Amino acid sequence: MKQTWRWFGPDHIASMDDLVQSGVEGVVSALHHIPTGDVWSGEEIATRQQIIGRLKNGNPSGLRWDVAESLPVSEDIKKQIGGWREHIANYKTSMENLANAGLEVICYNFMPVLDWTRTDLAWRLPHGGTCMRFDYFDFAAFDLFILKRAGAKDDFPPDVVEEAEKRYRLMSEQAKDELARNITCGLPGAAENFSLEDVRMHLAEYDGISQDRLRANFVDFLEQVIPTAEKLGMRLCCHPDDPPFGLLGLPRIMSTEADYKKIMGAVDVSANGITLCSGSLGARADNDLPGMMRRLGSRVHFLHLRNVQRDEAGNGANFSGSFHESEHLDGATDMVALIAEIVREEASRKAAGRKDHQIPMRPDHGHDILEDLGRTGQPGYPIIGRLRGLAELRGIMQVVTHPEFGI
Ligand code: DNO
Repeated sequence: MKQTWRWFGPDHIASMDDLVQSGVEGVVSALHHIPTGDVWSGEEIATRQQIIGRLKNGNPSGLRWDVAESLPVSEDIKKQIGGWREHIANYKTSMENLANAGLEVICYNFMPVLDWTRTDLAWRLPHGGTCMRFDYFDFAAFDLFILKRAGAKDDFPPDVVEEAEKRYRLMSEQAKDELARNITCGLPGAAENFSLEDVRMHLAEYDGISQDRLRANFVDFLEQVIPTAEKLGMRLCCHPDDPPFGLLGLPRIMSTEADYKKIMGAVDVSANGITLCSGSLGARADNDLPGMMRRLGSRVHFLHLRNVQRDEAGNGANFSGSFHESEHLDGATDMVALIAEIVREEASRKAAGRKDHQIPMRPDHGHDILEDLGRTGQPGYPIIGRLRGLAELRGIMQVVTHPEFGI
């Protein structure tokens, strides 16, 4: 695996000097300042590469930009409205510009409206640090009583509606605002200017777009961009839905192994690959991460390694919907088994002479601990918590690949 680090750009809380000290081998970044749908120009890409390539004192950092995460897919493309054709043409131009700059891997997602969703961005853990949490009852309270979405009541079992109402009644006005702000953090451009009206407007645009329709639109997009990727020697990899189940009545089509198989089979070439995010997929008990790596591994072009702890479901049900982000080695996914599968996949690629036998991975999320607490950065991307996660994952990698004791 190539150990990489997600870096949000020059305003990010960590510098290249910090990254070098953490021991990472590559950088994952994106041109977040360019509006979705516009072209990433060769100049903008080169500027980002230069920044990544230098330490504060001007010496080379030894790091390069390995993965574009995300080259975002516009809402117009997902819905096939407005400027979607032009956005696809621009997407291909951005791919060409990235390829000319030496990048080969592009991560993106096809989630309508919300990229990722949590109800709490700083949930207090027993050790005093914090993590992100998704609480199904709080989410239902937002959907039913704050957003007041038409038809929301039909999407939750009666006991969830009842508990959500109880919680809503006990919430202060401040708690209601904070819940709404947390949930809409994953809305494009809405982190600062969010309004409930914006959310309703975004949701209304998906009225009449079923799962099948969204999947068909996704396949149309892939049929356009994957031949370009093949021509350029690039690998595209779709990130799963996070969380991997339906929210706010929106269609979701990348939540399970079966979903992935449909999309991979629709355009059945290696360039049409996946980002295996163990944290997103791990929020569902029926996603078997080591098994998915074993079965889909040849098309995994990027790895997000993190873990979640799912709440116990009451009343014998197998779905509670609630989870929090756990330590990297402690949670629903057996990280040792997953890493062993990744190492096997890399070995078989190497034996087959595949140039992409070293899969880029990044330690994803982690707990806010020590100096992370109180620092304002990107939610879910603490420096020390991620560094701790990387160190732990690196330990597993060492053992699994050890010539005497490894697999
Ligand atoms: C969350 C991230 C996602 C991911 C996008 C990829 O922390 O993993 O926001 O970057 O879904 O398009």
